[in-house]
Amino acid sequence: MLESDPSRDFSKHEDPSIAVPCSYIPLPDGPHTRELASARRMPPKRAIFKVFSGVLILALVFAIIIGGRNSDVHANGNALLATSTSSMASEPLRPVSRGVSAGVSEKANHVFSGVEVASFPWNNTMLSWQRTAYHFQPEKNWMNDPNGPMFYKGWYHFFYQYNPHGPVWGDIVWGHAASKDLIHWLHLPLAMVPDQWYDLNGVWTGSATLLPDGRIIMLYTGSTNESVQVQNLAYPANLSDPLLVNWDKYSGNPVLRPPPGIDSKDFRDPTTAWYTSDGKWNIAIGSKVNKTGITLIYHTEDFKSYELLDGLLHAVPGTGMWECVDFYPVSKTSGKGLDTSANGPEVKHVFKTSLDNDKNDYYAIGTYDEKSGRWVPDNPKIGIELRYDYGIFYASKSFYDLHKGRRVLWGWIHESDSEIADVKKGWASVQSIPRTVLLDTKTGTNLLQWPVEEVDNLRLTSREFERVEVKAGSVVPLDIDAATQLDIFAEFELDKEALEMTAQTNVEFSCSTSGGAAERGALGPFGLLVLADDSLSEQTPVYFFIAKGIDGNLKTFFCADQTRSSEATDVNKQIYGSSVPVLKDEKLSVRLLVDHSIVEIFAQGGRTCITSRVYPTKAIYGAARLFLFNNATEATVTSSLKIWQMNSAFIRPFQPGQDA
Ligand code: DQQ
Repeated sequence: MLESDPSRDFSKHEDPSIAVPCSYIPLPDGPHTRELASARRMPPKRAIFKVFSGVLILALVFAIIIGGRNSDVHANGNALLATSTSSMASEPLRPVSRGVSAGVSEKANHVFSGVEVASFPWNNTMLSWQRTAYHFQPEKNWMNDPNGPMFYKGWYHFFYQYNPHGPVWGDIVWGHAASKDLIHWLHLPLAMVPDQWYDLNGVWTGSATLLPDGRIIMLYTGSTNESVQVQNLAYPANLSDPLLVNWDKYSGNPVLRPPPGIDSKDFRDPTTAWYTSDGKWNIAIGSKVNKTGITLIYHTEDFKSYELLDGLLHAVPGTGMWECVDFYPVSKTSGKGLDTSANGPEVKHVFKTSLDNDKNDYYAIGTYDEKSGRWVPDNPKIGIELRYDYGIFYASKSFYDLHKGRRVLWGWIHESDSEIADVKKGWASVQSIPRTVLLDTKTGTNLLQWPVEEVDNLRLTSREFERVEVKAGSVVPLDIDAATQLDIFAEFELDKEALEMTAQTNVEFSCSTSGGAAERGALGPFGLLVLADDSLSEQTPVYFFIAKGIDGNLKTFFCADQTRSSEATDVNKQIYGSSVPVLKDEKLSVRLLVDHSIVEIFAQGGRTCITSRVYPTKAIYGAARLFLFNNATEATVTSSLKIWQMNSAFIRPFQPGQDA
């Protein structure tokens, strides 16, 4: 029984997977006109090189076409993943598929699909700069999904999908770290490794449940020796150890196998359990039937034996496999987070799924009747609509932080450079800064996400800029020191006259299909250029864009444009973004956390978020700069900002016996 409207149309939403042309279109003349002009002049040697590379690319395309006729097509249909007969002077990118044959979503970075590109000659200086300073990362190797976050005896625990053997997906174990404040972390020994038939191919994603009697239940997916997905139970070996270093697997594992009608590779990622009125517990597990993403619900008393309940928590045709589903309550009235088992008239329930098809996290808000087991989305016409983040943010997991009475959300931020570069630097992926999640009680239709307050403790010196005027078509440098570890809060006001006088403009605008920050409208784009070099040859614009309908109604978009983020060719250069509600009398505002190769952006108090991975080659270390820009044709913008330099977090291995 499917509970959603099959006529739901995904194409109505911003689709960041739509590639946009990456041709360089300069920002308008401003204080940097001269630098821009000189940056665009091509030295003779470069011109010769360009002609030469043009011929080489033509030859390569020809070789690919000829070679493609004879070569084997890879399982995912991309002939370029098969061995190519072409040869290139520099190392070509040949992405390998990772994960799919093991029965999980693609984990390789397919920066380019359909085009083979030479890898950029990254040097150690550039690659070292990319490592983040205050985001959670293991010391080396590959990391993906957040697992089993919780607060226990004074410590936040964070587990994560980890490959101890290299910087690509595979051999997955549970990494483990603990923290007093969600910012500074101690790396602990691996919590669980594949050592049983039921998880021999990987200890995959799972969730923690804290029982009222103080016990901890950890449920996780095991990929068995035959690559069947099963659910397993584990618990701490010693509950009096606040660091929970040792974990035991239940001798009766697996506790759940794929039920009839469910493919053995489509059954994974159990949620945190919620308490039910009959004194038992429910958990949810993601799956699919044909192309319909579904969520199964299991009922249990002891977490060892389970009953599959009738009906599905949610299902949406055409969305494919649902990974890492999450289901939790949010308050309609208070600014506090809620325990996963909370319910009542003042409560809404959020359902989130990670779509294997497009690697994005989607959520919907609805009402959950625990007795009937039915969750009904507020807008029943839309099965799953909103994105947590319009950039990179996947396989997220929330937990109730009983220490501070808040719901905290973690998300996996993968790389968007090439796997060759990841191998060179020896690591891949970071975790988002943990975010508090609340219902936006002003709109009632979306969540608000905001960096946990503890991140503010990393703030060092600050600079304030009051009412800086940025005229239409100009760029204004912001005089701060290094611009690679920053916390920025900025507000923007658009010239009222231009706002009123402007006739209909850009009604068809969409971030991902637009020309990015170079596309000019009467009322935008305007915002910040982060990780830019002095000449603006590298820059990542983060901006608002206002469209005006014939009825005079305004629609505000918030976008991030990676088109010119790097001179390297082998990195992702999409334009991210969506529309965002702006209520009457609200100012346009944005907070950015810049931390080397990651920029996390929260607009309108966290109504919309964009996380971007950026890999500049020149705008690094002391050469990274910050600018205001306004590329509108008519409106002047006034901006006030506060910018903090950010300290680095202590993220280090725990030495037994050391004072934590
Ligand atoms: N990652 C895990 C799976 C999950 C996927 C494997 C999502 O359990 O479905 O590493 O990224």
